[in-house]
Amino acid sequence: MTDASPRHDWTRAEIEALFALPFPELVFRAASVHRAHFAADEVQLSQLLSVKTGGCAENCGYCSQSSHFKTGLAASKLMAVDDVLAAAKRAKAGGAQRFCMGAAWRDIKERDMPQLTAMISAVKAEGLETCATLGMMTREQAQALKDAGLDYYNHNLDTSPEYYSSVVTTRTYDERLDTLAHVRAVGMSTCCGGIVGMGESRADRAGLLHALATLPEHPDSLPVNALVPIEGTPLGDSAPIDGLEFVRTIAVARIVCPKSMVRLSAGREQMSRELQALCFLAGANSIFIGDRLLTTSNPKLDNDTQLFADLGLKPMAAH
Ligand code: SAM
Ligand code: DTB
Ligand code: SF4
Repeated sequence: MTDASPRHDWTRAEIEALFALPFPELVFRAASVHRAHFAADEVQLSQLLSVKTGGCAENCGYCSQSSHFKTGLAASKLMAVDDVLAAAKRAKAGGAQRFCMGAAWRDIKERDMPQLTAMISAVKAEGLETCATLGMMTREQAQALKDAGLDYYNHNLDTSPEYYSSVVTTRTYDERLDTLAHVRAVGMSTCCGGIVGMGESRADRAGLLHALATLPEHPDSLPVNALVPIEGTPLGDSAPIDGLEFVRTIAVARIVCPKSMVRLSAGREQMSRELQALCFLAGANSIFIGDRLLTTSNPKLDNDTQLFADLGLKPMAAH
C-alpha cells in the first residue's frame, strides 16, 4: 500500500515506477492517498483574470502572450483596480473561492507595485482568497504583495529540468526556483505545477513531479495543465496528450504531494466529462471555473454545475 504521509526524499526511479503501475492500481493508490487527507467529494474552485495581457518578453513556447511569436493576440496595459474588483465580485458570485490575477510579465517592475498592491487589497477585502502570477520577483516585492493581502503566488516549473530549455530559453529553471524560494521565505502559499502535452517524455513528466515533490515544501496548490495549443507558437501543432497518460500524471502528483490541492487546470474544455471524472477519481481536487482562463476559453459554469451534480461533487469551503 502507498504511504499517505508527505515525503521529500522521492527518487526519480520511484516516481517513474509509479507511472509504470497498472492503471487501476495507480488510480486506486492515488484515490486512497486523496481520502487520507481530503474529503474526496470536495473540489476547490479558483477563477483567473488576465490583468495585463500580451507583449511578454519571455519566449515560452506554449504561450499566446509572448512577444516572440505572432499569435494575433492584442496586448493591453495593466487593468485599473476598479475593473479588476468588478471581475472579482462576478467570480465570487459565480462560486469562486480564490481569485487569481495573471500578468504577461517576465518580472515585476517597481513602478507597477502600487497598483498591484491596491488591486490585491481590494480583492482580499471582498472576502476572496487572493492569488497572483506576475513572473519573477524579489523577496522584497514578495513581502510587499503579502503585506497587501496576497495569499498565493503561482509560479510553475512547467516541465523537467532537462526539457525546460526545449520550451523556454529566456530564463532558467534556477530562476524559477529562486522566485519560489522568495514566496516561501515571506510565508506566502505556493501554487506551482506544470504543463503536459508539450512533446515531453514520460520521464520528463516524472522529472517535473520529482522537482515539485523534492522542494523544501510541497506546493500548496499543484496545477496540472494540458497544453492548449496556440497557433503561431512553436508548440501550436502539438498533438494532444493521451487522456490516460494525463490521468496517470494527476494520480502520481496526488501520491507524491499528498496534501497539495492538485488542480485539473488548462485544457479542461478539450476533455470529456468522463476524462474529468477519472481525474477527480485519481485525486484532482481543484479546478478553474469561469468561461475564460487567461487568454483561452474554459467550460461554461452551467456545464461545470451539471458535471458536479452528476458526479456528486461539491465546492470545498475556503481555507
Ligand atoms: N507570466 C507569468 C509566468 O509565466 O509565470 C504568469 C502567467 S503564465 C501565462 C502562467 C502559466 O500558465 C504558465 O506557467 C503555464 O504553466 C500556463 N500556460 C500558459 N500558456 C498555456 C497554454 N497554452 N496551455 C497550458 N498552460 C499554459
Ligand atoms: C496555471 O498553472 N494555469 C493557469 C494559471 N496557472 C495561471 C493559466 C492557464 C493558461 C492557459 C492559457 C491561456 O488561457 O492563455
Ligand atoms: Fe510571458 Fe508567462 Fe507567457 Fe511565459 S508564460 S510568455 S512568462 S506570460
